[in-house]
Amino acid sequence: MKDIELAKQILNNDNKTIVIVKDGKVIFTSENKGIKPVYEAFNELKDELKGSSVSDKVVGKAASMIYKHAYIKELSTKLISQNAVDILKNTSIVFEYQKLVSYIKNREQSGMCPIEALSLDVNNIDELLSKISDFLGKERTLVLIKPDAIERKLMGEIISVYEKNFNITDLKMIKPSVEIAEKHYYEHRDKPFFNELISYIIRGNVCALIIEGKNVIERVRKINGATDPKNAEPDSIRGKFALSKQENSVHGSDSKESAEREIKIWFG
Ligand code: RTP
Ligand code: MG
Repeated sequence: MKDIELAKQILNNDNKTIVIVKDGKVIFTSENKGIKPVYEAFNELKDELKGSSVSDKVVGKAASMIYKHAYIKELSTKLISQNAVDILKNTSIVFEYQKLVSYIKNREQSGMCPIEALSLDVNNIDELLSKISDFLGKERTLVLIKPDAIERKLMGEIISVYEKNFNITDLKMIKPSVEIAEKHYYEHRDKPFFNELISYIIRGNVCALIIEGKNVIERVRKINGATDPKNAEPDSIRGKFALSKQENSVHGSDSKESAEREIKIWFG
């Protein structure tokens, strides 16, 4: 039996998420759904993995294997087409994978792996590369429309400012728990205004949005305006609508790391 067939058979019969076979011998299996432990195990098995065949239920793992161990001979994954697998196998995209590895490693936490989505409907390497480049050039940010704005029925007007300038990719209305509010504003836990800030954020509904675009983090913060409306540009959202330094109508993430952390908090 070919290595790849044996790997597929074991993957199907046992409760595994990844099986690697070389010269008729099983050299690695995992039941773990997360990418990180597998990725770390592969670092230790580097030499052994060369020339092996892999059957995989999670293409995020496949992507990390290809990134780190481009000499894996055959690859079969359960979630994407053979065409996409063939594209993923091409080592010329290793460089792009390096940039994507943090997303792949965080797959479990963030609940998504861009490789999965990007590789599903491509027909060749060039298309995949251009999609990956678009993805890497894009940023995501988390916006909150805070209770003071919702209470004054300004939600629609504020959303339309973002909608005109960016792509809104997700949106939800939520009355935050203390836990969510404290997680979100964790960096301010030692500030004198922390307790007041939490009471304000949980006092009513908040509208959470994920917004995408080039340099969206910086651009959203500019459109939001300075924290204190006294210092905000008059045509910024805070300049127009904020009531005070605390009740300042909107929030926008301040970095890529904050954006990913906050998106996880509000959208799971
Ligand atoms: P945000 O995080 O909400 O986008 O606002 P920001 O970056 O402009 O300001 P930041 O310093 O992160 O403060 C977070 C939120 O805490 C409230 N705040 N109150 N009473 C005060 O002195 C004070 N300072 C900040 C505001 O609601 C601010 O947006
Ligand atoms: Mg902030």
